[in-house]
Amino acid sequence: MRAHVNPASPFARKVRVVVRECNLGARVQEMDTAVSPVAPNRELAAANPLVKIPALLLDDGVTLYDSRVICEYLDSVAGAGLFPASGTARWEALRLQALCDGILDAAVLTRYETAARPEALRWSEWIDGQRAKIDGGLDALAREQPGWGSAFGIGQIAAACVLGYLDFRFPQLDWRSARPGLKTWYETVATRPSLRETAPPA
Ligand SMILES: N[C@@H](CCC(=O)N[C@@H](CS)C(=O)NCC(=O)O)C(=O)O
Repeated sequence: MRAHVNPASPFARKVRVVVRECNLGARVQEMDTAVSPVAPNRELAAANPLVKIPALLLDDGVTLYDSRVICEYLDSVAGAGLFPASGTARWEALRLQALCDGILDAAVLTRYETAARPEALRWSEWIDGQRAKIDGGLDALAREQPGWGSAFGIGQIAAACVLGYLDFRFPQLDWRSARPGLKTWYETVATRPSLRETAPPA
């Protein structure tokens, strides 16, 4: 299998963490793939019509996207149990993943708005709206984190990717001060090899 990823993408990081948590490193080749919403990557477009990473090319020619589908596929291949099979635990894990992906959507869109869009075209109310989603999402994570115990499934993987991305692209956001429990949780999980090996570039 070959995966379109890059070290800066938090959605690709979810997949890269799952590869490692599932011990699938020998079976998934990671291909560093540049993306830009205004300069579509043609090779990637052939694999994913949305021209986004991550995308996973299977050996039989099928391509999977997005990160949610790829992560669950890899978990099913490995039988690692990162996605609960059924019942309340499954819906809770999928909802937590959706919450984290929503925070990431807001953060990645803000990054494009502030780093890629010409200054004269920026819309500060829109940026404020995305910031409110990030803050609300982080508050929800802080409320829920005490219930996670030592679990490290897809929801917690996504949460770690959120916090790592905020540190990487928005260090001024200071998500820790008002959320000490989340801070302590992140300090602990960040020592896992899967997270250390996939940390965004300094
Ligand atoms: N819902 C998607 C989001 C993927 C995504 O937004 N990826 C970004 C990089 S972090 C991307 O490829 N952006 C390129 C673009 O928007 O054209 C997933 O979970 O994989």
